[in-house]
Amino acid sequence: DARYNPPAIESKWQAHWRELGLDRTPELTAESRKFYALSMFPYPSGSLHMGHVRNYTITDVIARHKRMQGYAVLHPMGWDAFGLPAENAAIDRGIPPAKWTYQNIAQMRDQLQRLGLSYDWEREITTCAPDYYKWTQWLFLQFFKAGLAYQKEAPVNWDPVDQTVLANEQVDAEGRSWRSGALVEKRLLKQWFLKITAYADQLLADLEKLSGWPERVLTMQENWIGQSVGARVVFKTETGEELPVFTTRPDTLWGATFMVLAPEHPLVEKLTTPEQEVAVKAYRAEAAARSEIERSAEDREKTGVWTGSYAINPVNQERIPIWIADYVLMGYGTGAIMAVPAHDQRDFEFARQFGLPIKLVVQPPQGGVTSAEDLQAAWTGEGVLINSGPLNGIPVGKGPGQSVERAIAWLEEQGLGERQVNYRLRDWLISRQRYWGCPIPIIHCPHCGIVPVPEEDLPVLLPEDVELTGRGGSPLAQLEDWVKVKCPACGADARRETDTMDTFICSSWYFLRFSDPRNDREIFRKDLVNAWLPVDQYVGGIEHAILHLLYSRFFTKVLRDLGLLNFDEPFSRLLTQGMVQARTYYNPNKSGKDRWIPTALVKDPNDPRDPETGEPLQVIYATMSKSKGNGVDPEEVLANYGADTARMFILFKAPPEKDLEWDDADVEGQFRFLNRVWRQVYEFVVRGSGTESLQGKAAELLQAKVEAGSLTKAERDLRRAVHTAIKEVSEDLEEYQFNTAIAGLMKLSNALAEAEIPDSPVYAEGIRTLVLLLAPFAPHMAEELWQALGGTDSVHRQAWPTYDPAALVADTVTIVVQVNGKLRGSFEAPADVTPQEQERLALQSEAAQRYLQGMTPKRVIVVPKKLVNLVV
Ligand code: ANZ
Repeated sequence: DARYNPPAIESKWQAHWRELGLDRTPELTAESRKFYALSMFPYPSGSLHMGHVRNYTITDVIARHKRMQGYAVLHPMGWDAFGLPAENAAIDRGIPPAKWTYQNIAQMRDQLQRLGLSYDWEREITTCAPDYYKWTQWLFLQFFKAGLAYQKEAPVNWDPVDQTVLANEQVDAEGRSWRSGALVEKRLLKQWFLKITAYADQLLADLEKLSGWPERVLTMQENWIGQSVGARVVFKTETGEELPVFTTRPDTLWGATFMVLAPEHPLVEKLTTPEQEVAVKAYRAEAAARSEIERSAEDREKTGVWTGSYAINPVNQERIPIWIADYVLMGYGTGAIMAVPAHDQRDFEFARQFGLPIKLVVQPPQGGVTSAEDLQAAWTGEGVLINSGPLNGIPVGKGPGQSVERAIAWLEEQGLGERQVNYRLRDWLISRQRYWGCPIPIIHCPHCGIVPVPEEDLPVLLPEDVELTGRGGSPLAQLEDWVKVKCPACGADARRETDTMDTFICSSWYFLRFSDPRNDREIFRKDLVNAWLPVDQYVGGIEHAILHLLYSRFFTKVLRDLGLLNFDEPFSRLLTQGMVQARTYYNPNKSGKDRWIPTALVKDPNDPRDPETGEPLQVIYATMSKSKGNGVDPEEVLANYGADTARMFILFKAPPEKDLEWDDADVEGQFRFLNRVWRQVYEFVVRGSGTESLQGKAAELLQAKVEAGSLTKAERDLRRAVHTAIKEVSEDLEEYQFNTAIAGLMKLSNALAEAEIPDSPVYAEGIRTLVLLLAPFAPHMAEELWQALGGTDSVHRQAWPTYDPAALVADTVTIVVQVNGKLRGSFEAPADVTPQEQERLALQSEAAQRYLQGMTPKRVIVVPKKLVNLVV
């Protein structure tokens, strides 16, 4: 067909490629260079949104380019299929979670296929399928046996009306249940944890190996792990109780003028004197009602109560009062601090609030501060230690020989404390009192206690015939038949664990399983996982910068230590793609969710008005979302323009890490560009033969060898454009600069259009090259055109073109002529012109003749191969 008809060619080639097995992962051999390209797998919500399309297009271009470069490419896709939405749908609409999930998967798989994404579907993974979660359970057992999974009490959200535990997402901003509207309470439950803290040091240290990750993500992980180096110092109360503290500033010990305990600290009752009892009790009750985030907010007014007791500062034997205050948290360090108000801002505010003494122990380098009275705020900067006994005069800092290190050494020498490294990272709470998740393979026996399910009994199947009401406890706990089992150790009546796992566990190892996804005897073959991993390029959203990526790194390290694989880090390179934004309308006079006016309701985009009130609307660009009604449905773009245009637009509009603003005119622009390439190729094909089949002239030209030595100037110019395009597009692809790569394709198309040598083999080389370079970006059109050019195999099995450096050398250069610094003209000079020759040619040039009018310039400035400035 001579007309570009995307729906027809796209479905034709998709079917053909499936038959060919084009995207099947090759077996690795000793000679293979492997490339593992992975997009973060989606939650099967029902349909793709534009963020998905962008993510998968980026990875697909990379995968296709690598295949053409001769790499053995693994490019798989799967489904992160457990989770709350399926359960909510079941409660709301009565569809079983499994059914809902598998329907959504079928729909989304179809969409992915219609986008021309080159996945190896034979490796598809679904985390809610028993052949996958069997191995998730197996992994849990390995963690358990290694002492890395344990149970302890932790608070959950409890809905007192529905009598059930709620996920955090089911509690609204006011702390009410999504269903019953009841005020949610905190309850303590025994729950499962994974000991990620045991790997905190490695997770931090190995960030250094991730040079292919965005700096921003590395920083976020570093902050999340939150390493603090300091000391543990033991204070004693006057009554002889030990009160250890963790401090990052042991060098300020002489400035500690009081202590503060978390209100929950176990010694509070013992330390409270009878006179203070009422006040302490009241304060503890108040603190219990506040969230951790609220308690650690920096701008909050400090509150607290004195216990009535004193401690002894171990370095100078001073008697200092012991307070309780909610800015000290029980979950960090020891739950007790030494307060140094002169040098810690929170302590400073607390001391001012309650009239406690402030003692300067760091002398700031300049500016009139000589005692604590001069301080407007805590001094946390540099200086030298003063009023600090043996440490006086030491410069303040964390480096070697500076105050913190010297203080730690001194404390260790005196036996008063020791170096301690603390992490903000907490162990990972993985228990969910939910139904649609991977069952935890544990049995509780009244005699044997916690008993792991024997490996040969895996998987512990999730019963599918359940009725979900959202009321009355965990759904699995209500299935008596399922819960009741015999203890595998002693045979007594026992009960299954009814918690399921956090779905982040399912996604912490799926990238490993892709290396051997159909293995039913082991989690994966060790040689396969070691050959394919690490993932060479991982692509996904910045919202996973911390949890998913940290958990995946943690799992990789544990599996390495279990001897299941032999690498330290799962993802060599990470690309976090930007958001897809769209024009978004809002009514400034409305508030909350009502503020956003769905684009579909705006009649005239040039004069947007509220459809209810007629008020004029404001326009901004915002990330596409359901709540703002500003989304563009990928289906619509597929129907109107086809997958190739959608892909080209997304890649051209912005570099992959940057946000992208949806723009219909630009989509149209890409469609026009593809149409033009289409015509260019077909005009070349039909010329000569007059038919669409490739006979006669075009075939001859494509066969003809380009003799570089005997080309005309026009041919040399076009050939330079062709090889420059190869060079630039290739380099841009290596750096994932897809937008400039597509600009390179456009330049090549223009050069072909402008070259008036359609009968030259150079022109044929240009046409052929254009189609090859287009293949990763617009795979269907490139295939169609490739076949029109007489290709016998798929374009996607062709070698990526390489450029001839000799073809890049310019014949001539353009030299600019200035007179007194003003641009007056230009001329062409041979590309190897010498400066002397350049000056001579400049003086002879038309511009010089006209503007100098016979005068001899006083000075001539030559910028070789660029410019000549004549000063008169
Ligand atoms: C004395 C001191 C003097 C401190 C000074 C700081 C500056 P990061 O960096 O976050 O690890 N702290 C210790 N445990 C705490 C808890 N459970 N709740 C609230 N604060 C706690 O912070 C460590 C510092 O935070 C510790 O060092 C301690 O205050 C405080 F000029 O000790 B510092």
